[in-house]
Amino acid sequence: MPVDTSILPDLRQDLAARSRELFIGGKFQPAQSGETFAVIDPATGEEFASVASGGAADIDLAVKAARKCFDSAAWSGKTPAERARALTRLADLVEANGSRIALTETLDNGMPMMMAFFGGVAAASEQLRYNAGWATKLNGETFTPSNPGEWHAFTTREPVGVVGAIVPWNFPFVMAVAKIAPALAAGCTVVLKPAEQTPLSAVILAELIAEAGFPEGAVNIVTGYGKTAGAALVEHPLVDKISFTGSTATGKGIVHACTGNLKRVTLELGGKSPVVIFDDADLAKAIPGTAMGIFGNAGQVCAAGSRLFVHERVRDQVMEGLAGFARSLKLGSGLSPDTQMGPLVSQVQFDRVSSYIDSATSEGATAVAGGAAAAVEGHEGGFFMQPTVLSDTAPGMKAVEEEIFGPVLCTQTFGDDDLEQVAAAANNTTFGLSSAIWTRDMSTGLKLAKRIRAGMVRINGGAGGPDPAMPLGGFKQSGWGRENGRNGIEAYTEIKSVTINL
Ligand code: TXE
Repeated sequence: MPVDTSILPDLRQDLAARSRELFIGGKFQPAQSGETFAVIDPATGEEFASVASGGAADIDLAVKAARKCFDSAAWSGKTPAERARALTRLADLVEANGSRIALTETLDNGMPMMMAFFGGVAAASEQLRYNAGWATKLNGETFTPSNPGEWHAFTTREPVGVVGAIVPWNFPFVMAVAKIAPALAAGCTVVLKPAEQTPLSAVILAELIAEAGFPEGAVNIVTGYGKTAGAALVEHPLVDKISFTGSTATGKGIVHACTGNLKRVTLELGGKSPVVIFDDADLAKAIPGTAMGIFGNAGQVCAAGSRLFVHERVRDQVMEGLAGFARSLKLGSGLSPDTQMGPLVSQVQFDRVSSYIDSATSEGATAVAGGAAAAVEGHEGGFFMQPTVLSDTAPGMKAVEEEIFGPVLCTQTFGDDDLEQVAAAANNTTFGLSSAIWTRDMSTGLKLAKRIRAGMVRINGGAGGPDPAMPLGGFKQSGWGRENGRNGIEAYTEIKSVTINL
């Protein structure tokens, strides 16, 4: 067991003892207003910690610290190899503090602690090591200009500058690291705003950044609300780029707010990802793969496979299998080692998911599994929702059109239609983030993969975490740009063309 739970009593005591502070210019400090806000354990509904409530004044200080660090070249002027070493040091510290980070994430978000460890700590460390490797490989190209005469022409890649990183609450630690790591590798400086529901693992990240010895102001972390701290960061004229992960609605608002100084913007937004199960699929893999693709982290996953299209010949078997899987999942506190699905992150999210289920059933859908709050003994105040499989859902229903971000699978069937009709049904969404295809016929699989308008396609693979080397992002209203891989780090750079008349 990689998580040492013996530290839990001390961790709880420490979290209760003092409010966490902002990290600005290399120093921890309270919010200028002196305000704090409560952090709620979603498994109990009770407050267990508090953090500084950063506002516009704190964001201003943080952005100026990041600007000063960038403009003085204290970070960007380091050699790529030095930047790589610093990121590797941070990865070592993340690993050394793995239990503390994972348990804090579970208390804060509710996810099972093994998911917090493998999907959070281990994934974050991989992000740091992967991006450390890129620091020394961000090169330009040479060109042969068409101008008459003798020329030498080349491009360089330079850091974009001060990055405002805004992250959500579903995988707080790894998302924060997945923005900071490429930004720092490219030579940028960062102001990070974690989600107000889950600020605590970012504070640990701040401590580790301080310990790893980055220059003052290279990374600043301001906990606070979206509408105050987040909005101030997005509007700040000294920020060069916003990297945002969150809802499509907030993403659209951010695009508008960034027009002031034409900040660069990358957006990783919501999804309503299709899963297509053909009648020749290996159902022993497709059923659990599909189930964990929507019930993993209680469905609070941007790439969750939330719309199932199943061939009518295998429909009954698949629906029975999914319903059985849903009923067998062990719900509970993420701190119990046998928990497979934790609570939703907040009362707000619980109410939101409930309202989608209610609207679907009132429009004619049937819950073949779940469909209501789950009772978990000893956790009566927690935000637990039963894993839910809805049959008889159809386009036009709110639950089919909109991102629910909960453990709710909408299902439809298809017959021996041609591939074009299945592709059209899968593409009948404003989103285009991810997709899954289950078939033994690779020709069918690849033909459909070509037709699906989504940034990611997985054939015959269940739910799995993102690979730091593979581009992640969406078509349509699922976002702008890609994270991870070469595209991900290049999004933190500007290209400069240099042309010399010899
Ligand atoms: O998201 P928001 P919310 C979807 C999911 C979920 C819904 C609502 O469907 O049910 O969004 O969640 C910050 N300026 N996703 O309300 O508002 C906010 O503080 C600047 C999918 O929590 O997008 C937080 O740090 N920042 C998604 C972050 O934005 C602002 C993950 C996300 O919050 C801001 C999360 C503003 N005006 C939710 N308003 C995914 N793609 O994985 C808020 N924020």
